[in-house]
Amino acid sequence: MAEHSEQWDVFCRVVDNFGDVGVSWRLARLLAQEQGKRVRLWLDDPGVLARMRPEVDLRAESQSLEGVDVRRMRESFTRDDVADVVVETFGCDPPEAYVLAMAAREPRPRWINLEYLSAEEWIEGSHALPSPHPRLPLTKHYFFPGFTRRTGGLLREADLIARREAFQEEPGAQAAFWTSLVGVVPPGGALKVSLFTYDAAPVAPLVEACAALEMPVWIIAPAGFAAQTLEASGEHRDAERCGDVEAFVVPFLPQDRYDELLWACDVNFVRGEDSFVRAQWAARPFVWHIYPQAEGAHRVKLAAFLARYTAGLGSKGAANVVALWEAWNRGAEGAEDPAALGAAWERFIDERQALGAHARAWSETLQMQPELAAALVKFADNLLK
Ligand code: TRH
Repeated sequence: MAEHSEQWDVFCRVVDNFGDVGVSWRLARLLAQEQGKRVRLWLDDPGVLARMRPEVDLRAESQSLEGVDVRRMRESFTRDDVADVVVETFGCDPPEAYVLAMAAREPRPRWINLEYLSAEEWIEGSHALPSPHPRLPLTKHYFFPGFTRRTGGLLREADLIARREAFQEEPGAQAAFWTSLVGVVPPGGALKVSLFTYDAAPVAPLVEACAALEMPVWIIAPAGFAAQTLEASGEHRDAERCGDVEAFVVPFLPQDRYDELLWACDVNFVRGEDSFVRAQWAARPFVWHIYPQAEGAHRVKLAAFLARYTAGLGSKGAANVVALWEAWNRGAEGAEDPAALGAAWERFIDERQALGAHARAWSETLQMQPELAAALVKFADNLLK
């Protein structure tokens, strides 16, 4: 990395789960590998990154990973530590001492807050807005990911689509993937479903709904809530079979390998933010378990994305997607309705060819929009003008 290239600091504090780190790591890697920046990723809990990147050394205060300088968050900083550009993810607030050092640095660093992803309309009006610091001579800018040109776009590695296409067009690559993951390849015509959910997702009713389909079904759940439910209900591979359904509980996968699971499956159940976006790049039908928020604030977000995502679908297809997503999310909020979920799942699967074509078209539409890391660098450059 050229010594004179810009120094970027990316700060990430873990609220819960994996997404904060999943997104921050993906951004840091893109800034280093594709945007030529010197990048330090400051994490308050490197242990979460280690779940997605097993090679992370938990004892190290700092370590280099794919060109990123991964650092354990600390509290003491001087102005010489401050980067040219400071990215705070999800409003995580860099350490107080770092913010004071930013104010003392000449020239002042550019300070950008990477917000949570949402499909809501208001995002476009708030994207890139400045916010002067109440006390210090600093201005923070808000950068919103999104699904339209008037937002910051989505994270996407330059070779992602080409790698996905090669994998999805190569039966040998998929067979090798399955053999390495579960020791066997799926029977011909099997419907392959991946499960990554929050707590209380209606997994058992989904398994029953799969058993009602006249086809072999493979359910693959990386370690987590869905996996625990499958194991608890004994629908685990070597315990018993449920109709023509086989359920596989697999270890939590390295982040890039999780992409392959999404590419190899016919339908993906995902959650949060990063897996939600990766499911869209996988160009396969998917179901989103949105991160539940107080007062049901997440329902507005879910509806906003469904309106955008189903816009290109006929009314029947759109109704089927909405029905399944709502039955899945409502089920997790205690309003479990196995019959409604079963019926919605059956219709969704009947439509899967059309939904597959739609998923590809949606992925192509998103590819036409700005890639977030590139847009963020362009935005930071413009702040100098
Ligand atoms: O873990 P999440 O629920 O994260 C959430 C969301 O980000 C949410 O927006 C945020 O408010 C909340 O955290 C605090 O879901 P998400 O965003 O999909 O992140 C999961 C990460 O885990 C993603 O980077 C993919 C990765 N992953 C693996 O690396 N291996 C796996 O086996 C699986 C299932 C996921």
